[in-house]
Amino acid sequence: MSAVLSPASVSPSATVDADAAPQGLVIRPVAGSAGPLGAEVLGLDLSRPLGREDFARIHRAHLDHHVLVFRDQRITPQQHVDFSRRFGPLQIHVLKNFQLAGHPEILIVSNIKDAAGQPIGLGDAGHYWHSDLSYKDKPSLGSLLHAQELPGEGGDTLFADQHAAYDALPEALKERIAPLRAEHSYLAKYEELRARSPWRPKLTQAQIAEVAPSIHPVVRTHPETGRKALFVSEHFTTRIVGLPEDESQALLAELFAASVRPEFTYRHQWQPHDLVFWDNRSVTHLAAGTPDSERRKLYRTTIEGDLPF
Ligand SMILES: O=C(O)CCC(=O)C(=O)O
Ligand SMILES: [Fe+2]
Repeated sequence: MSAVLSPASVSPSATVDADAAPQGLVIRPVAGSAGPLGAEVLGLDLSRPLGREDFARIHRAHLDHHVLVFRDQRITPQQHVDFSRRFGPLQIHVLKNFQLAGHPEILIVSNIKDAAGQPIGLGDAGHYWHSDLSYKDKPSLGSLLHAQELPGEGGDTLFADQHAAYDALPEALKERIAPLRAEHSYLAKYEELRARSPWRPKLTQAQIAEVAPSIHPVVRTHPETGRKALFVSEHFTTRIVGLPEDESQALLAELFAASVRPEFTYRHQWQPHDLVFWDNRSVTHLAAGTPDSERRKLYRTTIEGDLPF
């Protein structure tokens, strides 16, 4: 498995079927989003071969809209993994007990418990605003979440445009944060989440070592578009390097508030078989929550990105 997952063995376009004819897909902005955030992809079947031309359009739309909603995808976990791998090597989540059997690249996000009362997936994923795996040296490029079972009510996912959030900051604040770096830690909220969700496992020393904190710029430059984005979040960002604790907390609180202004967010209401692909370099996201009485299950892949700069 490790050979398949190592970056050197994966070329983003390795599995593109160059000869496949264009499928006639349509890309249009989602309803209910101000600005460029969010586009629907219609008329595309990801269980069929995807040609270079369609792949290039999808790639471009992902950079322009940051969140793509592929409607009605009847794909297998393997097809989900294969499509995700076209964008880069996949990252394996530290909580191995929520991997889909036979597919370590897929994390089960679910509030469902099995017959023995054990959770089948990470039930409280996305409880706080975050960018996936921002605590890694190489945070995620993007994640793809595929709906398997949806609740009758609740279960929305919110996305916030971090380019728009950065652009709207007062100039003085932009100048102040330009040179700053911040620490991101998987452990920041872990015990708090464990207190609320006791099924969360106690991490082993090996798991703790796997999620050692990372330091990243507070403002990152998107490696493909060159655009600046705020790169801090309430879930994982713990402190601004080099600032006294009180100043660091005050500045982070100000940036967290600026990063999730409603006018920069898109609320995704899931439809059956949606596959949603967001850019973790451009957006933060939040699970709005599902009532305990409702069942919800999605499969997630996570693509490795670059060292932020
Ligand atoms: O369940 C959701 O709506 C999002 C959960 C989340 O943060 C993720 O899957 O990365
Ligand atoms: Fe997430």
